[in-house]
Amino acid sequence: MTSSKRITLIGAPPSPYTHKMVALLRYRHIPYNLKWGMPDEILPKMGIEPPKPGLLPTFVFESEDEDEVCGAIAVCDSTPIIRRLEDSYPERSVLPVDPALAFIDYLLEDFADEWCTKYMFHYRWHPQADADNASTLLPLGYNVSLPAEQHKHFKQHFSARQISRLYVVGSNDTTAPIIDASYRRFLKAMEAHLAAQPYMLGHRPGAGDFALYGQLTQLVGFDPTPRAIAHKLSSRTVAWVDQMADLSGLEVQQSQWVTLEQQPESLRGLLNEVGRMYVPALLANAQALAAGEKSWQAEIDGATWSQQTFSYQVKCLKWLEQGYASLNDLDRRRVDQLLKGTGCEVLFSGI
Ligand SMILES: N[C@@H](CCC(=O)N[C@@H](CS)C(=O)NCC(=O)O)C(=O)O
Repeated sequence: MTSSKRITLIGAPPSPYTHKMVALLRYRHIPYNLKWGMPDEILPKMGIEPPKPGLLPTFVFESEDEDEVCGAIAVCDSTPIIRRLEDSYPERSVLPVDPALAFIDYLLEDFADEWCTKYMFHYRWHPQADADNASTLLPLGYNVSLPAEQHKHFKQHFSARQISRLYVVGSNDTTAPIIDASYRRFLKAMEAHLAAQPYMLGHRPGAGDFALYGQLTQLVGFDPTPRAIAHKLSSRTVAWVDQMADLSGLEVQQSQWVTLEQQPESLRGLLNEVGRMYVPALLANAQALAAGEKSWQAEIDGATWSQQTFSYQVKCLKWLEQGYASLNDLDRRRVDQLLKGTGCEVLFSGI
């Protein structure tokens, strides 16, 4: 792929991962065409087979497979896509060069994509006012000119479908207060951290910043309940979300990463939340899959969490373990030093 080619992606305004990637493309000065809509509708018109599952955003890349009919392939999953873009476009990288720092960035990215998205989905569909807001706006995000009758139909369709899927992320009456408490602690940790530096790992953004930003576009900008909480608890996060949207003008140098040893104590505030909530969920989920159980329950933050088993999050755990295992002894010790006492260290105790 040459860097002059435009990349096409298909996404939607209420999709956090779409914002994660659009902001990243802007920051990285990677030319793109963004189509608002559904991959299943748009890709066949381009003669391209939609990926399964067809998640948002979907990216269209030139195929390396010569047999591919039109030389293009559609792929999902923002995390590997970010790495693929790094290979094609080396400038303005979002991955720290220091492997230990890059590992922490990856941990934050994974936490944002897999845990913070629970805040997003929970607030969007659990409180009545938010579900009403989302089901009204979602269909218009695909087509602002949707005729009124169809809008009414889609509004009902979206809310029934999404509310029925709340159990997938573990949102229910028992877990609602735990999710809410986690979101509030997360915002306070962000407030403290942004008081120390503008991005999670220094003075330039990493993949983890874009992942957090993606979820926060929705929590701060789309859904009324989490927006009110964010305004109350963390003005810096609200301002950060506005800035992250377009970092095309940020000038970057290697020196803008703050070294692992010089990170402010506030970084551990965020890692504490990762260790307190996401880590026990990852481990319980992996145990359930290994035991062939379709759902699992675990004690998380003093309450019983129950949700269906997710094979994707078992992969997330495996990738984290592999990332840690690939560090050399010195870098592992540096990571251990930072993670000590956060609850994250138990992920790697067997390695
Ligand atoms: N891990 C994926 C997650 C993408 C994802 O879950 N996208 C959601 C929307 S934000 C989706 O397309 N869901 C399809 C559906 O709900 O049917 C990534 O990082 O891109």
